[in-house]
Amino acid sequence: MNFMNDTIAAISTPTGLGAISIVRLSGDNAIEAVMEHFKGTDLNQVPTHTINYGHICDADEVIDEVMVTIMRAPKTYTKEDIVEINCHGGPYVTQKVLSTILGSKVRMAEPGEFTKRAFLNGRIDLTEAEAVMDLINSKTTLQENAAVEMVDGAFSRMIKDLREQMIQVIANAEVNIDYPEYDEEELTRQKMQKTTESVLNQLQEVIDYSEHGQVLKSGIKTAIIGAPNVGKSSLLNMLYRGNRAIVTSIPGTTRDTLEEEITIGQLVLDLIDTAGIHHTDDLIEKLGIEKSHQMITRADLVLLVLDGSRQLSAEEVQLINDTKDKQRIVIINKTDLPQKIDLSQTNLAQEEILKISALNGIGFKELKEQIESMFLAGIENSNGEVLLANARQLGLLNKTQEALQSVLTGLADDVPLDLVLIDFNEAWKSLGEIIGENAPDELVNELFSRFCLGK
Ligand SMILES: Nc1nc2c(ncn2[C@@H]2O[C@H](COP(=O)(O)OP(=O)(O)OP(=O)(O)O)[C@@H](O)[C@H]2O)c(=O)[nH]1
Ligand SMILES: [Mg+2]
Repeated sequence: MNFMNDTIAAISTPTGLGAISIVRLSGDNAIEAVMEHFKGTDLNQVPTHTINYGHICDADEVIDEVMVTIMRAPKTYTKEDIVEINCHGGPYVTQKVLSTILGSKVRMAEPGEFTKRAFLNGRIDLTEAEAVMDLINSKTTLQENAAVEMVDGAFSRMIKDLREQMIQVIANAEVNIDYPEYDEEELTRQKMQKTTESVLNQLQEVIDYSEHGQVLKSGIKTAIIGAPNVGKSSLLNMLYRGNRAIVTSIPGTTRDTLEEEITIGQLVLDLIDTAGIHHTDDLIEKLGIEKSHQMITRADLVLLVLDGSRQLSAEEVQLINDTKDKQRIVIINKTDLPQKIDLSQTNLAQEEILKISALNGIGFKELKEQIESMFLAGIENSNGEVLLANARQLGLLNKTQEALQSVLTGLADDVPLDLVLIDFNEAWKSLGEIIGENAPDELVNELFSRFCLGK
């Protein structure tokens, strides 16, 4: 493959003004190519992993005063020679340094190409590469921790460990098939069953908390629902910690849904304020209310707001009933006012109800804790690690599970060992695909193209 030979370069820091920005090169010609435009120490002679002062010049023109890091293969991010030129910030100067370096020996990198090389050169596997991308995109410490554990290879270690257990069974089974005269097949079948069951259990654990965890990655879709004027928009503003939604004493203030992403503690909430639900003939309000109903269906979490200072309406009783199968928190707002609400006509349990005053910010902490206990429970595995498989990995985990289920059925039905082994091998292969064994080119290309430039 010729990609090994060419040298790539890109600006690896975000565009815009900054104290420094970095032009990164990777490949056989990296040092030589920089040297052609560098005035200072002879970079060919300096020891590896050193930083060197000098100037980048285009012919006689000095472009920037720089610090150049030299990292020789193989102990680098890509396992190739890497040079990082620390420039003096400023998009113009950095761009000029890059365009000076680009030429016959160096080409512009594609998005994600540095990480792709790290993968192709065997320094990281696919799960670790994907985790690098998650790490870049993480918004909370929880997401960051999960990504770090993946980058660190906790997930691939688990997969490799499962495959290790399986390969021993495969070896045993193959011996039995080739040398039936030794008659140890029954032993192998037992071992296969035991291993299959144990692998299935461990996979189920990962699948469970990954599915739970998808919400953490994409944000919890949280709909604030209730009758008009109960304080839904005030609650959004309280959680947003600012004046985001219009609040007035006129019922029907919010007519359209309004979305705002917020982080509370470890969680990202995709918060949606909705139009107050009640009976109306106003066409615009009706459309808004229609959307409110859709939000109840689509939300991961419903915050159902009631007004403590007045009696429940028939529509509110209906809403309490309609949302009972959702993940929800029933909130009584306006607890600063004299309380008139009577919940005896509903079958709400007392412990389901949270009392707040959106106007005064009372109950914020309790609400946060309740949401956290709903979504953070069970997110760590038995080793205290947060391992969140992404959609691609989950698909393969499910495929592995199916194959292993057939193994169990085959063993129970006394299907000949060589046939059961086909499913067992299939499972072993799917697990390998998770860490990128025999990954098809299209998959690799597609995956890395989602990275940002310079990574
Ligand atoms: N006393 C008191 N008033 C509140 C509280 N929360 C909201 N209000 C008031 O209740 C009125 C309605 O608040 P909004 O937040 O606009 O209510 P809403 O549910 O968004 O109303 P619509 O958008 O019309 O459906 C405003 O006058 C708020 O100031 C509270 O905790 N205590
Ligand atoms: Mg409103």
